[in-house]
This record gives sequence, C-alpha cells and structure tokens, in this order.
Amino acid sequence: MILRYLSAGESHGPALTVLLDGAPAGLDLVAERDIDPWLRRRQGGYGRGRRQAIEKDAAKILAGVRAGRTTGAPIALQIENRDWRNWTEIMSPEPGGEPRKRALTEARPGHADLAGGVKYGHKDLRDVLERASARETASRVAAGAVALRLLTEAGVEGAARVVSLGGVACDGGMRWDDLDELDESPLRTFDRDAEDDIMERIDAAKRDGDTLGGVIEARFRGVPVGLGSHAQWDRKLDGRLAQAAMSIQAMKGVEIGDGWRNATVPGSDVHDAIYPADDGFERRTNRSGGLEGGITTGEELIVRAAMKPIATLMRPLPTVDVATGEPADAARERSDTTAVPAASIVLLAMTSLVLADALLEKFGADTVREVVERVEAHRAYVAAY
Ligand code: EPS
Repeated sequence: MILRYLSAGESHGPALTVLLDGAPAGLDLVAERDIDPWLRRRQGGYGRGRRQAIEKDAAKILAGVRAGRTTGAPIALQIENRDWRNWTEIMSPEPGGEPRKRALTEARPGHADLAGGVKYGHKDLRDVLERASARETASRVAAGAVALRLLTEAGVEGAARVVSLGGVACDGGMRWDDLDELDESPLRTFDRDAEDDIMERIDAAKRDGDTLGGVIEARFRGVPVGLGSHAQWDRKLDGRLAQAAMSIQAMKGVEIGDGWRNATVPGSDVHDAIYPADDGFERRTNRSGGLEGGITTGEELIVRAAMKPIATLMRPLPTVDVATGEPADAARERSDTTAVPAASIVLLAMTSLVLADALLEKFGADTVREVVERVEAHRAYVAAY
C-alpha cells in the first residue's frame, strides 16, 4: 500500500485527527476549496439529527502542505468537534470522576456497544461507542478528498449518489453533466419524483422512533485500464474496494456493477462483449462495473453499498443492562433517523482512497507531474494496443 490513511478521535472528543501518508509532492491542495465542500456534503441530507446543527466541519492542515501544495511529507489534518465543549467533563482524559456522567450501560442491538464492551472489558459502553460512532466518517471524507484531488489530476472524476432509501428506489440513472443536482437534492439523488415519498417515510420513521437504511453508489469515469491485478488475491481491486466499502459504519453489502442481478441471469446476458474501436477496443455495456479479473477495464467503475438502518432507536429494542445483568430498554442517544445521503459521500471517499492507491501503485512517483505524465503515456499505449 502506497497511500496510507489512519485516523484517531472520539465522537465527542476535542477533534478528529487524520494522517495521510504517501501522497506525491506538487498536488495543489487548499482545505477550503478541496476538502471542506466534501465535509459539508457529508453533513447534509434529509433525516439527520440535531448534532449537525452544532458541527461546522472544516479541515485544518497541520502538516505536509506548504504554499498550497503538498510537499511529499505525510499530510496531517484536524477536524474540530464543536460539540466537545458540551462534553469536556464526560470525555476528559484525566483520571477520576467515575462513574462518569452519561455512562451508557444498556447495550444497543446492532451497535458495537456489547461486543466491544465484552472485548475491551468496559462496563461504561461509551468507551466503545465514542469511537464506533459514524462521526469518524468525517476523517474518511477529509482524507478521501485529498485522494480525489489526485485522481482529478490524473483525469479521473468521481461522484456519489443515493439509489434507494427506506425501501424506495430512486436510481433515476447516472447523469455526469448534472452533478450539481445531487448537491441540490436533500437525498442526493437524481430521481426527484421519488423524493417526496422517501421524505415522508423518513418523517414517519422519526415519528415512530425508528430508523432507515438504503443503497448508495460511488462511480468513477476516466479510470485508466489496468489498475489492480489478477495475479494475487490481495491485489484484486474489487476485493480492495469491497473491504474499504464494508469498513464504513453500518455497511452490510457491496456490489460491483450489476453484481446481484448478474447472479440471476445467464452469462450471455452478463458479460460485456468487446468490439474493435478507433482507439483500440470498446464495450457497449458495463455490467461488470469496470472491473474484470480484479483489474480496471477503463469503463466506469461502479461500487454500490447497502447500509443498514442506524442502530440507535428512539423506540428501543430489548437488551441487557451490562451493569446489572437485568433486562432493559436499549439506550437512547441523540442520533439520526437516516444518514444514507451522507454515507454516499463516505463511500466516495473510501473508494477514492483505494483507487488513488492503485493509481500510485501503477504510475507512482515522487511528484504529481511525473504521475500525470505516466498516466498520459499509458493512455496512449492503450489506444494503440
Ligand atoms: C452517531 C450518533 C450521532 C450522529 C453521529 C453518529 O451523534 P450524536 O450522538 O452526537 O448526536 O450525529 O454522526 C456525527 C456526529 C457526524 O458528524 O456524522 C453514531 O452513534 O454513530
């Protein structure tokens, strides 16, 4: 792995800290222009809770960038948690003050609370939930925005949208020329007809103390042929994309191209026929989602992920209080009714990190200029192949 991403930070701690190692030198990078718009997109979407009114996510660049350009040194970013000021006593790293206020002992089914509490020996399950929280996805989006900047230099564009929410399909087809419409949609979908129905369902779920999941898509075009490899299991790009997608909180399924459909119809209706073309060859369908044998084909790369409903229910499920061993109602914490639109941005970020890593594996160099030259030379080679 060349482009390595790590983060630290609790949901109600002082800040999220992001490390991105391996980005080449010479990448134009301005937080307000290149990172913060993605952080704002992640904060949006219909069905979010009151926390998003408190936070105004912005990335502060602490290392790896001078005069608006990456230097080749590790990039460090920080995103402040504005809510921290309401939690300083509860989240303080200083010893004492136990039991802490807002200790959480009624494990929420579907959250990391119980498994994490048993594993790490905690009885205040806040010691687990603070890091398991999807607040952490702001870090992923900040790092992913840098990866996307690099991809853009190499002629690769990325987009993220919602294709179903609460059981209602809102695919509406991909429209690369209208990406602004996704920012205008409260559900990040092109299918304006489905919006009212979905928003009504979100309102009803909220009234019922319930939550909703959905399916999200990240898509890239301009991807060079030949990223990833068939040669070893851990180099297959579909596997690497699936791991990154499944690592996002609440993701329970991943699909590349028409993966689930393709499992139900004959091969002649699945595999994308190949034809000669002026610039080498072409496929007129893309059911494979831009990957064959774990290698990019040059077609659009399409990754979808299924998000389960958020585990914090205001009408709680039965559980056990880990402090007493008695039956209890699961803990209620302020939360979102749905965060599917936000999750689409997180999926784009994670897949951008994987794709940028694969790009650097094939074309990697110390400077962005060299990377771009190598990508362009490769595109000419493919056209003449
Ligand atoms: C989350 C619970 C909520 C969400 C949070 C994820 O936080 P709180 O308990 O502070 O209201 O708002 O998501 C974010 C803070 C965010 O920025 O996305 C959870 O338990 O996963």
